[in-house]
Amino acid sequence: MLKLYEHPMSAFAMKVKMALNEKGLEYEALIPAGMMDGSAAGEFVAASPRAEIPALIDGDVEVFDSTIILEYLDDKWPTPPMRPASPAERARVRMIEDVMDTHYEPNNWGTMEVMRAKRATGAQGDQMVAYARRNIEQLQRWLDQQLGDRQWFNGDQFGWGDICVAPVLGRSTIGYGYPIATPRLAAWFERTRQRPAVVKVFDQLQAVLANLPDFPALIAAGKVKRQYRDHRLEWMIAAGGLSVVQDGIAKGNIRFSRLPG
Ligand SMILES: N[C@@H](CCC(=O)N[C@@H](CS)C(=O)NCC(=O)O)C(=O)O
Repeated sequence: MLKLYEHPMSAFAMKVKMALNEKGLEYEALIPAGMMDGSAAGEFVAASPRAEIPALIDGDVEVFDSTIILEYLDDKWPTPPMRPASPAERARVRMIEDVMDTHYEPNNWGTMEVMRAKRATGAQGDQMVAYARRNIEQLQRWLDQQLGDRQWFNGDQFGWGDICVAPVLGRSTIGYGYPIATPRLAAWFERTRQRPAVVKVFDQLQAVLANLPDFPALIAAGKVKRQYRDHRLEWMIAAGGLSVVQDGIAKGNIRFSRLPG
């Protein structure tokens, strides 16, 4: 059976689970040990040398990175296809995916770092959450334009475009209660969250959100060292959290990318 290393809160893992569910593929979902403090090892790191989720194991084949996994799934199990048919439509949904992964997702990540992990509090924390809210509203207005009169981001059929938007928008809506900026986007989200493939994934997200650990205590005890990298690190600085980064380096409770090898 397929094995998926994942975490129910990860939008990148949610994308892959939605595709697997839509295709009716069975898989074993595993949360890798050592994700919280960067000490992951073994089969997971062999499959995902940056120690990032998601990672898919299909017999001898190991694939990391959500986009590459989605491509692999569509190549190996083309029915139902997640990619739209034409090159132009494929490019269109891949561009939406890129914006979700690089611009939208860091706002969810940063909200978590402030609201739940309490990396910043008081006026600084408020300013950072307000920054996330503004960005999310702007990006949702952009998404509304991308959707236009289509039924799905993918076109006539649910697919790649939708499974790349749903996890990220779902996390900010279900996870943090950020309102959806336009009625058209809200209606799309309602249609999407009724699909069995999506229901399963959001149920898992909600179960984890309802039982979050005491992050500030775990950080203080050295058991959580979040990875600060790429767009998330930029978000932290642009939102007004440079001192969070400096403090995290000084106290050793953040880390950067893990290099393969
Ligand atoms: N480009 C990757 C990004 C994956 C990613 O950022 N995963 C995060 C979780 S949401 C992760 O595993 N971070 C490593 C860590 O927290 O140690 C993808 O699309 O799969």
